[in-house]
Amino acid sequence: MWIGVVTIFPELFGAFLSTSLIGRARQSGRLQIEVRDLRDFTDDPHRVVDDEPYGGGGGMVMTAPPWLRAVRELSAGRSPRRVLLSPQGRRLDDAKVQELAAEPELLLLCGRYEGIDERVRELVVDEEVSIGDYVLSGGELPAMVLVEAVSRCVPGVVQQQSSVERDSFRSGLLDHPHYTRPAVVEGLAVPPVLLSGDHAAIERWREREALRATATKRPDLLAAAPLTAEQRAVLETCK
Ligand code: 4FV
Repeated sequence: MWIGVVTIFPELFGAFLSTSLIGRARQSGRLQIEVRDLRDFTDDPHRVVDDEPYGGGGGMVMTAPPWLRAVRELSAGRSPRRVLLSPQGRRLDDAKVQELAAEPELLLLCGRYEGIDERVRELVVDEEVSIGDYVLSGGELPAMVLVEAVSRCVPGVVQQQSSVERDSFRSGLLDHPHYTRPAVVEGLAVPPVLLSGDHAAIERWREREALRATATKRPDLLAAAPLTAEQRAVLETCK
């Protein structure tokens, strides 16, 4: 998978791109991530990328020409899905992550200031994605969130692919509780079933606890979750 990123702060991506899962995926060649500085696409001697808003009002707006040049030059010989990270976008969720992970190429546009000139959206943006209903200072962190989430769907990036399939939300449910050594923590013991070696019983316990966690922490998910009749029966006993 190829992912291009356009930003005025490429240095923000340094450690993120060379650490852990993403770092290994790039070394293995499963992921090519190209971060480019928007200022490299200005022909302004001072590499200016923002200007005052037409109609007045506070703040600055990112001017269109550098974005148009950047997106078109980075799309040469490619046809990436061009995604602008912005609060106006469709909310990023597991379904959107899987949809974007199915694309061979993504180009992520990271805005700053009050936003980007609207003509950029009209001319070179396929879709907008938001990571949540709050305003950040830039699209860089949302881009990193999207890259991390999508990368986990790329075959071979996560060693335990099964763990990705079992991830929260993939099943429509939250994850079950996890325990590890020591067996007792300040008087709190591990649920005995997890020490029983009875894998069928352990699987039943984990499904029940995933249903309980979802019912208590995210009841909104239950409505959309593809639950079996048996799971619905178990759910009744959890309430
Ligand atoms: C954002 C979000 C976000 C808005 C103005 C960058 C900022 C500034 N992006 N999900 N929430 N972007 O707040 O994606 O240009």
